[in-house]
Amino acid sequence: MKKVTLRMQINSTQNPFSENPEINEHLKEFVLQQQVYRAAIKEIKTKLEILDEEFEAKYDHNPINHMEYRLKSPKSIVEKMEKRGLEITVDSIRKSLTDIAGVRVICNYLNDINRITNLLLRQDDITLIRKNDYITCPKENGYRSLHLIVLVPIFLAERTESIPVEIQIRTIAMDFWATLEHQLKYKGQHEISENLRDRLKSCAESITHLDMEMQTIYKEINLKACLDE
Ligand code: 0O2
Repeated sequence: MKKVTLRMQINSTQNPFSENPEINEHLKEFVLQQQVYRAAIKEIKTKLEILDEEFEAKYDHNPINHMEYRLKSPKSIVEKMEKRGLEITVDSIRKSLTDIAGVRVICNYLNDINRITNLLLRQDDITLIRKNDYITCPKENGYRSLHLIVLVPIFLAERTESIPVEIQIRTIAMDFWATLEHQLKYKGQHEISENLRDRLKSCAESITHLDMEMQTIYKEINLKACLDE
């Protein structure tokens, strides 16, 4: 997920998205309707900030290290729709894609991931529609992260819309691996060799141990601080 500013997305309405004029018209119309997705990102971001601040006030600990967010670019939308063999119309994009609005939450420690997930999903206006736990079951290449697709209501002047948001929740260490792996995958013109795949997977395993050890150290330091008080 690239860090794309919302302003860049708005400005892209002036540029052609596709070689096909018909697709281009649909995409232009879709971009004009993207306001609800921007609003959904804001809602989720604010909810998470509030939870993080409350946790800090109560327990002197911030579960969230930082957040990133992005709207899927028209180019990525076209690629995904074409890959799935779907027609590219505003309706079909809105019905088929659940990752147009994306929020990435980078947590400090492993336990923070479940903490933040449970607190968010407990909220009455949030509906979970999919959960992919690549932490309990990492992907074959070693990728680890918790993915949620949630629906959040957006209250507009004349109607309320339920908008899907993809939330990826991971530790700093998982994010480090995923970011570099993503860059490496797209850097080379050729398929990554088996040897490199194995080495990347081994890095992912080292990172898993690192996360567990950091969590243990954090717990031990906290326990000692409690006993010293
Ligand atoms: P972008 O630009 O990163 O958003 P979906 O089509 O999304 O409904 P999918 O592809 O099975 O179904 O979803 P999944 O597996 O939950 O993955 C969605 C996103 O997770 C990807 O978005 C990546 O951001 C991230 N991701 C998944 N697998 C990997 C991986 O092996 N390595 C890295 N670095 N990231 C991964 P997109 O669609 O690729 O684009």
